[in-house]
Amino acid sequence: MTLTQHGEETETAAQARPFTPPEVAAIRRDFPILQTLRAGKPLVYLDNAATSQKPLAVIDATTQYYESENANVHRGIHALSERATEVFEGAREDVRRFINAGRVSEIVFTRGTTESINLVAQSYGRQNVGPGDEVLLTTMEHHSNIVPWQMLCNERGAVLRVAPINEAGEVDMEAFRGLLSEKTKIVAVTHVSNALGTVNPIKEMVRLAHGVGAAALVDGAQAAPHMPVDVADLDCDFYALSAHKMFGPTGMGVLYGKEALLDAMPPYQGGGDMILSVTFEKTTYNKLPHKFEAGTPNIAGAAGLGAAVRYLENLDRRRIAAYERELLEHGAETLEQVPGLSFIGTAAEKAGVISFQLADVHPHDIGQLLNEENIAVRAGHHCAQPTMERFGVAATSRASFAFYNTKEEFDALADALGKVRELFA
Ligand code: 7TS
Repeated sequence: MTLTQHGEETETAAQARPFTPPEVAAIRRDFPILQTLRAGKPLVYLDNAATSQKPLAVIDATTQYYESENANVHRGIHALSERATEVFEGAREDVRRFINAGRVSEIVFTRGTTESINLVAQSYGRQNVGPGDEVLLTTMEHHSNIVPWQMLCNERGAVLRVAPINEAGEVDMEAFRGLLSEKTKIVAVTHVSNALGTVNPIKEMVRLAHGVGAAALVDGAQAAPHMPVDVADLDCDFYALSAHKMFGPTGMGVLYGKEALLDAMPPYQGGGDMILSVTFEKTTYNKLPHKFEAGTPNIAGAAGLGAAVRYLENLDRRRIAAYERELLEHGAETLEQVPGLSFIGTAAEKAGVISFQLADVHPHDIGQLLNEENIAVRAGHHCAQPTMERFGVAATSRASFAFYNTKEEFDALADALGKVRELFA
């Protein structure tokens, strides 16, 4: 673990070597979709914040599960069920190690970040937030980290508070501090913004939340693919992530929670696997983490997530962060040369995302024209409408990258944007 919560480097991270071009070329060969052409043009995939591509290791782990390991988990005594359970629980240990959690009982499998946050809002939130209490967010949250809290506050008569962000897209920390009080029960903040790329000073924000006795949830959907994550160091109470954004399968996610908190929380959903015994009079619940995993889980998803985690560990996340820092610098320098282009989100600490506007060309037109060059970017509000509102825009174009992207792809993007600009001038 070598990046601090603010993306600042400790000595080791500063020394982590970025990938060399031959190394990136080798990495790209792990991703079958990156070898595809459309109308003779190579795929330039710059929509990684929406979902990342999958390496063969992940595809193979999923296939292998269905081909030779498929059975339900935690139920049968037959060999296949035991094997499926090993795969499923092995992935839990992979995730525990990946985020440096203390125990596997603290790793709850969900459908994704969205479900992880809803679980905390509906379970911890309903239990701990009452009339007049407050939940504190920031302006830059994804709708997944807004709407569940809004639903909770509406139901409980609580108040949603929002820490503003500055022109660069950084949280105004003085305002954040000022909004914390003994009324604050939950602070829910994104680690990395999907719309702006801002890396938040999460460790400090968690510390401040704890200072007023609030629980701290971190939305890690956009951090896990880009940098080492250490929940012990962050000391957060909850950490949410999605497998599909970190090179694993869709429909699979994680909620990390501190054991004492998870233990005291009521179940989120009822059903099979989350119980110890059921009568019509009374049900007793299973131990952690199974108490929060009602029904047959996404076993193939867990197999794929475990493979994704091992793939990332093998690449070395410090080197991923070092290489992506180079990519971000090169991308920003190159795109800046495009006449009429302006950035939305210029935080000092950024990861993975370059959001921009091109004169008054609509982002959807930009996206469509880039698509003709087989360049995939996202155009829209990125499920972060309050962030768009903060910058007075309805939408941006967003190039979001991963460790398999190259400087040449940013050059191709800049060239194509130059042509778009000429077309509309
Ligand atoms: N939180 C953040 C910061 C996100 O970027 C996203 C998805 C989510 C939560 C929700 O994750 P899910 O896997 O549960 O859907 N972000 C995006 C995006 O930027 N473009 O498409 C989805």
